Amino acid sequence: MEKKMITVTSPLLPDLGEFNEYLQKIWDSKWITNNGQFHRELEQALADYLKVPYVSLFTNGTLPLITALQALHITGEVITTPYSFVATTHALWWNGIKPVFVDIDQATGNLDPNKIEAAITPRTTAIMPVHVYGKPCDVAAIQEIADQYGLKVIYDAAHAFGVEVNGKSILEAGDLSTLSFHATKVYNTIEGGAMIMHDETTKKRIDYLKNFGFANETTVVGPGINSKMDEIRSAYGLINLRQVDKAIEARHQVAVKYREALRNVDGITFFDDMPGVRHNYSYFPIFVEAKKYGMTRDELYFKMKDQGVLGRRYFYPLISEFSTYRGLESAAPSNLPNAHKMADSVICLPMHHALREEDVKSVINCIINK
Ligand code: T4K
Repeated sequence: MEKKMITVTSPLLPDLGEFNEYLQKIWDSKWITNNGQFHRELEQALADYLKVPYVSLFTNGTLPLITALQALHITGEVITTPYSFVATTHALWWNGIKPVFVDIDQATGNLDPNKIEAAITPRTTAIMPVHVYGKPCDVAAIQEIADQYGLKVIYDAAHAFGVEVNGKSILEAGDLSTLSFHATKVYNTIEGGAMIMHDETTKKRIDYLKNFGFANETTVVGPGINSKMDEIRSAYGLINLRQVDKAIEARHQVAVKYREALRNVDGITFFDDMPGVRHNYSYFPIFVEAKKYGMTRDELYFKMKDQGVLGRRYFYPLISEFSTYRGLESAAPSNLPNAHKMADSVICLPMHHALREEDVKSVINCIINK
C-alpha cells in the first residue's frame, strides 16, 4: 500500500453540491467572465470580510503586484525583501525596475525598517515589503520613512488574508496591498488574487488596467493587461469565504499543538503570536539550529520526507540567490545576514485546516525522536 503523505498544505474546497448550484446559475446566465454577477458579489463580500473599502479581483496573486507597480508609475529602484516567494521580485523585473534587497528583522522575517534608509538612492521610488507567513510588517515605521523620502509603499500581502492588528486590517497599510488566492493559501479560489485600495478612483483605474485599459466599449485609458477573475472561480470563492473562519480556527489549533510539543526541544524555535494581532496561521515555520538540535535543517527535512512528512523550505533559497538577481550589489550575502540565517534554518511544517490529530502527532514525533 502506498504510504500516506502529510503535505505542507491542502486546499480548502467548497462543498461540491453547493458549487454545482452556482455552476447551474452560471450555465443558465451564460455569463462566464468580464465582471459578472459573482465577480461583483465576491468583491463586495471580500471587502466586508477583510474590513477594507475596495477590492479588485485578479486571476492570481502575481498580476496585482505587476499592475500595482504600473498603476503607481513606479520606476528606477524599489527596496524589497529577499525573504519571500520569487513572484515578489519578479513583479519588479517585469516592470523594468531594479530590486534593491534589504535585510530582514530576525524577530519577524519581515523587512527591517532600520535598514531601509541606508538603501535609498535618488533613483528609489517605492518600498515593497512582504508580510511574510502573514506576520504583519512594522507598517508605521515603514510609512514614516516613505513619507520622509516621498516613496510609495506596495505591500505584497499574499500571506496576510484576514490578518488584523488591533481590530484593523493590515491590508489598509501603504498605498496598495495585494493578495494571493492560490490553492495553497488560507483562502483560495484555485488560482486567484486581489488588490486592496483606499479610494474609488483608484479602484476604477485598477479595474480598467486589469481589463486591457478599457473604460468603455471604445475608450482605452492606458496600457492595461488581462488579469480578470472569471465567474466560476468567483462562485467558488463565494462559497469558500463562508468556511474560511472555521479553517483558520482549525489551523490555530494545529499551531497550539505544535507550540506545546516543540517549545522545549533544544535547537528548534518558532514564532509566537504577536499581541493584538489576529493571525491567520497560514504557515508554521520552525528554525533549526544544527549545533543544539544535533541535526542540520536539511538532515531533518529529508528525514521528515522519508517518513512521509512533506514540510517545505519556504523561503530557501533566498530570491537574491537566484541567477536573475544574484549579480545585484544588494544581493551580496554580506548585505543580508539575517535573511541567509533564516533561509538556511527554516522548515515550514504541514499546516492546514484538514490535518488530523494523528497527522499532527506524526509531524511532532518526527522532530522529537531524533
Ligand atoms: N507573493 C508571495 C509572498 C507568495 O507567496 C506568492 C505565492 C505570490 C506572491 C504569488 O501568488 P500567485 O501568483 O501564486 O497567486 C506555492 C504556490 O504556487 C504559490 O502560490 C505560493 N506563493 C508559494 C509560496 O507556494 P509551490 O511550488 O511550493 O506549490 P506546490 O505545487 O509544490 O504545492 C505545495 C503543496 O500544496 C503540495 O505538496 C500539496 C499541496 N497542494 C498543492 C496544490 C497546487 C494540494 O494539495 N493541491 C493543489 O492543488 O508554490
